[in-house]
Amino acid sequence: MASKSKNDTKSGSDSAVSMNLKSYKKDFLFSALEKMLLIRRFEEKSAQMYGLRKIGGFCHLYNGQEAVAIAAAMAADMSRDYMLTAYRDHGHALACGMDPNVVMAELYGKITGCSRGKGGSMHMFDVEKHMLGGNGIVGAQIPIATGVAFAEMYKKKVLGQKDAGVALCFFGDGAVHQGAFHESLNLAGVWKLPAVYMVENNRFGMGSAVHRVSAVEDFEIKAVGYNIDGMQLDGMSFIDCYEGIGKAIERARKDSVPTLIDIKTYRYKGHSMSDPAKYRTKDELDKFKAQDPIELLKSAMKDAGMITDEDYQNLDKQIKQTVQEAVDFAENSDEPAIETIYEDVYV
Ligand SMILES: Cc1ncc(C[n+]2csc(CCOP(=O)(O)OP(=O)(O)O)c2C)c(N)n1
Repeated sequence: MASKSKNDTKSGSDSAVSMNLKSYKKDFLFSALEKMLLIRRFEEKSAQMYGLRKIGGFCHLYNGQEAVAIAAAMAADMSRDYMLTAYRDHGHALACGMDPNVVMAELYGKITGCSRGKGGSMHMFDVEKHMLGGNGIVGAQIPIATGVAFAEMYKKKVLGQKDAGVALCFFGDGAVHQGAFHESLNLAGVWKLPAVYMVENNRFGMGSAVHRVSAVEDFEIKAVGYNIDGMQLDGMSFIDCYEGIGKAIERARKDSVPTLIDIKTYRYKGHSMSDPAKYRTKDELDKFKAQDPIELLKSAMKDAGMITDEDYQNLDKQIKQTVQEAVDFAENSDEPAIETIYEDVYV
């Protein structure tokens, strides 16, 4: 293990990303595109249904950040690895393979949702898919993921199980300043836990720009303090995320060591549905949209002769249909019965 943070820095999202697809098969990239587009269309529909008051409560969208969750899920082995995240969790739920019908029903507060409609947007969960939850408390998932990583380390080193996994922990730049982050990373460093800690650095914690509340803007440097590896990735590039996160997962699996990754990304929507995002300029938003992760992968695939505009349009049509079916499923599902209100509080 490195005694200081290794900064495997890539371009960062201030410069245009170019992707080398040479070593990738078309089917693999098409699948990545499909999964990212599912999240994008799902989130657009969620916003629309929220506007129509079909969805209530808090709702935080993942538009712009799709490459991160999908690259992680595709680099991982989700039959043995685990994902834990914050409240911006619809994308991670879909990335883990949760059924869009079930995720939409949860947003609608219907009994067919993954938490029987009682969790809502911030509490997607599916133990079979190894999605161990969204969390509404900023940073809460970091110690939980550390516990999961401890359990996996114990299974491997003490019980000798060969199929132990890795904990994939996602959180925002705002969570880095929580004590829970530092306590967890310290223990992960001391105990050498198989965990990948990913800061989805979308530049804002609610309306606060990172530079206004953080002494540093590149968070991989904090790995130094815990004697673990650090890495920076471009969250607008699926390939950069896939390769970097894949490397971190591999060393967690083989050598049981944690990694802290700062992933430069951007959220297109406000913090939540009630945020008009007046704290940033249209120019800034446009600059990031010009590096849209889905558009970038699509155009790189087009340049490589792997996809045509027609293929993409067909894919998009099919995905919109899937999302519409999820809405229909949620619409046609029942609400939980009032007498079950005290059930499922603790499991
Ligand atoms: C412990 C705690 N403090 C404050 C809040 C209120 N809060 C909700 S989201 C948020 C900002 C977090 O930003 P970040 O971690 O960067 O995630 P992002 O929303 O950018 O994905 C805050 C302060 C909370 N939910 N939990």
